[in-house]
Amino acid sequence: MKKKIVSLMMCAAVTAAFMTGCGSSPSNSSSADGDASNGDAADGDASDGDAADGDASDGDAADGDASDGDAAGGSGETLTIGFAQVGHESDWRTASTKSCQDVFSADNGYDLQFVDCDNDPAAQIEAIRGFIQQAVDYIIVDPIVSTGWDTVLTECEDAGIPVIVIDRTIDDSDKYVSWVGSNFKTEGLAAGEWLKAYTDNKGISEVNALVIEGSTGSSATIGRTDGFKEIADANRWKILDSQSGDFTEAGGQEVMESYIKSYEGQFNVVICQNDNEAFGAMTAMKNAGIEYGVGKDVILISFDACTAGLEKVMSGDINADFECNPLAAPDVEKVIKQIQNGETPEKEVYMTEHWFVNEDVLSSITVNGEEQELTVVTQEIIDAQY
Ligand code: GYE
Repeated sequence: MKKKIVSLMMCAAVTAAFMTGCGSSPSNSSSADGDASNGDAADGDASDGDAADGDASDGDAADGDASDGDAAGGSGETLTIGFAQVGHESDWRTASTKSCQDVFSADNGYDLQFVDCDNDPAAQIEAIRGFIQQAVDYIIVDPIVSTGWDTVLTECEDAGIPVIVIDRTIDDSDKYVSWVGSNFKTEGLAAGEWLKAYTDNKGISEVNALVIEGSTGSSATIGRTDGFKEIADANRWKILDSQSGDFTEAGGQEVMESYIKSYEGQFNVVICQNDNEAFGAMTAMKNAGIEYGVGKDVILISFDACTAGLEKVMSGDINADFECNPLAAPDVEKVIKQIQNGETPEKEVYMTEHWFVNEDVLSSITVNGEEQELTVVTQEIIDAQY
């Protein structure tokens, strides 16, 4: 309880800092300061028993208040929303797209212009320019890469179109009204802290790790890589290699196959920066006769914790999965409604997340100096997950 209060107070302080202009973009660098929002992303909320009930985000997903087909609050106006999505590379992405399509539906009073940018940063900038030409009311963007944004965001500003950033961060411009997403560095730190506590618990004295990174240049990759590396360095673990699998299953398999050729017999931990890469890595290890998962030779760690990922945690193939919540759209809708009502939305909105494990051997870990609960996966949790 106390922890929660402190975290809320710190959050208010961070918000105040943004309002007085002390903060700029919600870059991962802020997380290195142990900022309050880190803790918030995965704070004690799990202890409230809301592990997978989706309450952080389901509240408005398809809720009543926009379902009258009038997103603009009584004027009967339909709001046109342009959404420049990253692509379709993963289960997480599918859930993110669905969340936006569910919330910004015609029934809810929206005309959603959806562009799948297929992981191409130039195509994403072009999609946004297309939205400006169409004179949409709002633009939502999940930035494929974290830099190169100021020019096009200035164009949006000049056109008077508010931009809402979701998921990945923009690190070289603050010309957007709000960002809704996760603290990726905290996720990486949590994975490292869990591995430290777990190997201590199991009496494993050496860590020789292979990292399969996500897409290069994305803030999700940068944050998860930096966070894990910080704990690895502090414990003098060996990171044998760290290469991109582009957040895809095929990419994860390909990188793991090449790792097996180079490092067979030398590694005891594999960290995949999303579930789909972990599935690919599992195929590669299975084909090579390498045993992974709970009680096996190789500890397998993943991020995202979508339904299929959690199934693999429950079956013991993945030891621990660090959640990244893709259901941002309800919070984005709140931001839009605030703007419609002439209010100023918060610059940063953090999603609620949980750290999922297979074994009931550790109840919590300390991340950024804050105790955070570990959740053992059950069928009920899987059934409620996206
Ligand atoms: O982890 C991965 C997806 O940006 C957080 O992108 C997101 C990442 C997610 O493709 O599965």
